[in-house]
Amino acid sequence: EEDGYQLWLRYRPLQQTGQAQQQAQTISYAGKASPTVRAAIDELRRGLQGMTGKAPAVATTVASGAIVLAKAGALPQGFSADGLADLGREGYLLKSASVNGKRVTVIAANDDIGLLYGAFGLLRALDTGKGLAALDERSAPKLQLRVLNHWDNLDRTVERGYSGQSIWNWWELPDIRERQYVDYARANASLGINGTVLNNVNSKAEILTAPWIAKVAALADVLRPYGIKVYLSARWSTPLELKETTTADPLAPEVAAWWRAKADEIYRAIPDFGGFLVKANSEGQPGPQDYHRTHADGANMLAAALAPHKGIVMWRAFVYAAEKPDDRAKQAYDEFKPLDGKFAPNVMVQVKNGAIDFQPREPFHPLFGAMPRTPLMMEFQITKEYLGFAMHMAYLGPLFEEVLKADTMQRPNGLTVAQVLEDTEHGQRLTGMAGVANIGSSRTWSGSHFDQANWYAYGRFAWDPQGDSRAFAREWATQTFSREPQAVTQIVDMMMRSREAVVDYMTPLGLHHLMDTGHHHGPGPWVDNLGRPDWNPTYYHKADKKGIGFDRTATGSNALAQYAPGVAKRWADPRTTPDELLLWFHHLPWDYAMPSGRTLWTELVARYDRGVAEAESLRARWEKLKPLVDERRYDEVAQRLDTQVKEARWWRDASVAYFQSVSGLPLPPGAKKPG
Ligand code: GCW
Repeated sequence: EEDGYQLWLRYRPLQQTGQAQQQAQTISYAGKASPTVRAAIDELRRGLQGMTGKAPAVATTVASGAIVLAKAGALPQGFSADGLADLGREGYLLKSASVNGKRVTVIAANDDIGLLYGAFGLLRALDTGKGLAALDERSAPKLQLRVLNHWDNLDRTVERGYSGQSIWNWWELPDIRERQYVDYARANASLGINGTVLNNVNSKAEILTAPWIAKVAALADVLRPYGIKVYLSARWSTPLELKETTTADPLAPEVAAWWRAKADEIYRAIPDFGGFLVKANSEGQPGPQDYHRTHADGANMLAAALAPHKGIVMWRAFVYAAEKPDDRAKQAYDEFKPLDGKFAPNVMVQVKNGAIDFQPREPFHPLFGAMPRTPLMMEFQITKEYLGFAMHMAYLGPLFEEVLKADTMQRPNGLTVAQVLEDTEHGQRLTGMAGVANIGSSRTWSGSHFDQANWYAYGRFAWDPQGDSRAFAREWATQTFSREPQAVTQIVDMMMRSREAVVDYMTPLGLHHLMDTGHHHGPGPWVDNLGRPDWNPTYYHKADKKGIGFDRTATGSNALAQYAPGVAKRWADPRTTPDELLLWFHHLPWDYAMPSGRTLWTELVARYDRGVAEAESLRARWEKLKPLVDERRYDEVAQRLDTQVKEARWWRDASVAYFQSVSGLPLPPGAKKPG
């Protein structure tokens, strides 16, 4: 039964099983197989068993029809692996070749982990219809750190998690190592994810105590063969809270000494521990500013403790505080831009996607391209806190792609966000991407079948930030749902339109943060009574009798000045601001004339209507797919699409009614009546 547990690693039978069997009779590896190489061989056997009906035997010699795993230096004689050295430790090459007159398929890499990634690459190629006969692929990750951030608490609740409890069964660790951890590792390795932060950024001091380090070490042991390092979120005030220091001032010698000793203790248990992720001085979390020190003072102190062990610090730039009355969208830039060049080399600044907060649409963060002397990491949110949880279909590939392709205009010839992350100008510096995980212990891992695609797309973009969201959707749908071209086309088309539908029925035309308080599910544009103004939706839309929108130009908060002049100039004028971002940057009268010829009010209502119509169309398209999808998954998705339609209407009706109550305007002719 298709319950979703297998993710995209289902390995269903191919049509031409005979041919594939011929080409995959044996798996050959000459050396002594490390745990990583064993994982590669096991995965190939599992995948080929599924797809061809026969698991190849394992051999140390090369026969015709072999899949040959080979590292540089031990390549089969006569096989030329041009450019292998350029692919680095994690890259791989897949090539069908003739070696001493024998037809073989070679997976070549510089290191064991490259062989594992290559094995997954070969299985993906086969699964998506490429065939082994003319295989010729090379691939290497463009970012060094490809990391998941779990917002998992130590009691197994998950902040903003919609997929059941945390998969980390802390109570039973370190003794019990569940099989699911291995499947987690396989799924991540299939995408090239090579790091995982196990606990919530709103972290607890206990995680750094000995019993918890032992639990973390057990997980590290399971994940290690799959090339995945573990990291922990560190609470700034840990030593103080554990009463082992008298302060948490980063410049106090006792504090630095405590962290050094703590790092030594962790590395004794986990020699390849990745390092710390830190949320400091944000949303009430403690941090170095409590001691009038900077983020750099804090990050560098931790970095010094980790450096002898080659660990790193990922310091989040997601900072804002109620005491700072300025536009929340400006605070990260204001605090971090002056620190450019002040961070130790093993520190990365992790910048959230969106200067507000993972909204269905935000302009790219102004820090990208603005801190050339600091390695910047992208933080995407895979879990859909603001996009209908796991109840709405919203494929995030296009959201990731839109941001990564955005031109920061920080160089005369352009500089996209993806290029900032890849940082090719500096070469040796750290590069990376983080994704807030949508993984839990639900049978589907991600709370719904289609939310698995967001994990998948995140991993693929972390490997290649210049990738293509439609291609990733095709790969995912083919491996997960069906190889039937008609089904794939339909499913991919649904996925590609789904995020824009959510934007339309929740926050069209650049509106943002209108979700109801606390849980962030469902509309709450009327909410204006929270203790903190920066949590009130009314603060973000500023609608009144005359107009709507947040003025971030020079006449308003001037957040625009944080962007490069080319961008700032384009977005300063509503006429040259794309519709999608209009009310993010401008406060405009209700009768403002839109490029469509409609007034702003009429356009706004039309967008809400369009969002609902798209949700309805997602459901109708799914109904047509019924004959092509297995019953269980058909039904589970159908229930969610019904809910999405209902909630899209709720969003539209509530939002339009509320804005009408403020503007006093009648429903435009042709607009859908509530109900
Ligand atoms: O998006 C907001 C969430 C918080 C989260 C915070 C953050 C982990 O509502 O739940 O806390 O961002 O990113 O730190």
